[in-house]
Amino acid sequence: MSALAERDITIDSFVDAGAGSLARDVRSGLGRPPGERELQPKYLYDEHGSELFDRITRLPEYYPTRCERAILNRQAPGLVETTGARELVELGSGTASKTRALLYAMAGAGALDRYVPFDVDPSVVENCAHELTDLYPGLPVHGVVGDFQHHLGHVPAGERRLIAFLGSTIGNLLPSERGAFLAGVREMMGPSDRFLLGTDLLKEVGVLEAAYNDREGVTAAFNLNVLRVINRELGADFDLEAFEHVATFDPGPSWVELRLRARSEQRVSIPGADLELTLAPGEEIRTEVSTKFTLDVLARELASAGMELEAFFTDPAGMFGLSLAAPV
Ligand code: AVJ
Repeated sequence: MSALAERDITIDSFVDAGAGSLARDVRSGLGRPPGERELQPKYLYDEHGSELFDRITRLPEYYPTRCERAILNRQAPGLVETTGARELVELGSGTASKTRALLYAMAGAGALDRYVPFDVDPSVVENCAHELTDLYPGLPVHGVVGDFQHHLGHVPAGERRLIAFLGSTIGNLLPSERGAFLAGVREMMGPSDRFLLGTDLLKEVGVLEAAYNDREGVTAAFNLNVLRVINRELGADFDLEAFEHVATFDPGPSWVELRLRARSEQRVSIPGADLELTLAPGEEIRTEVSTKFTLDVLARELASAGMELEAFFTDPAGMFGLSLAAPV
């Protein structure tokens, strides 16, 4: 029997490939009046964008990934013990590099019954499934290809699950979307499940803004890449050189906002979205928000969704937070 035949991998897909939703989202986001134009952050992550994000996580200025990994490495064994988790559901699994600590602790405790990677990118889910079954032969993997804002209902039923949403990806959502997402998580939880949420924390503006304005310009390239995606997928003619990367902290909504600013007047045609766009010099397109949380806000938002904060872990400097929540 080949090694492959021994793998216990199931993958369910709920997102249709193709540019249909991109075209719709670009049309509705860029078709707005000046000052309100935006693109959704999920479109930053094509193959090149994911590579650039990977480089971001290793930049000296970008502390979140390192801090979260340090917390996980330290807390994983205790988390597995106190939650009694037997299954790991990872929402937005990405390359699953930080979850390794959780899986390792679960396997070490003889408590790893199943791994459920959930991501919008099918190749990510497939790679995760193969890497993890290489590491843990015989581990059942049930991957779900879906959008965590729409398809949480398709996560396979289970018990004693640790449902992890790491990397502060929740910070990309607008407040109303955040409420809906947390309610969706709560809805999929049974009494024995726990929710593990990674969030970047509010801190000095200088540190926050430096993390999104790195000296090497990797974040700028990452931000500009969304225009390359639209050029490729929708036949648009954005001139990447004509846009400047902007990232500033806004204390009102407590988020760092990524924008692309036109250096001069731009006339762009986006045939795939049936859109002709004129941008005035200095006009900006919002491409991402990255919310920075406090313990109070987290406890309140989890409570509104019907969850109770059971534990809150940070790194020694208090840069990043890991919340453990139970359904009430
Ligand atoms: C993956 C959404 C958590 O907001 O810090 C990093 C994305 N954007 N640098 C973040 C990102 C620019 C990142 N998240």
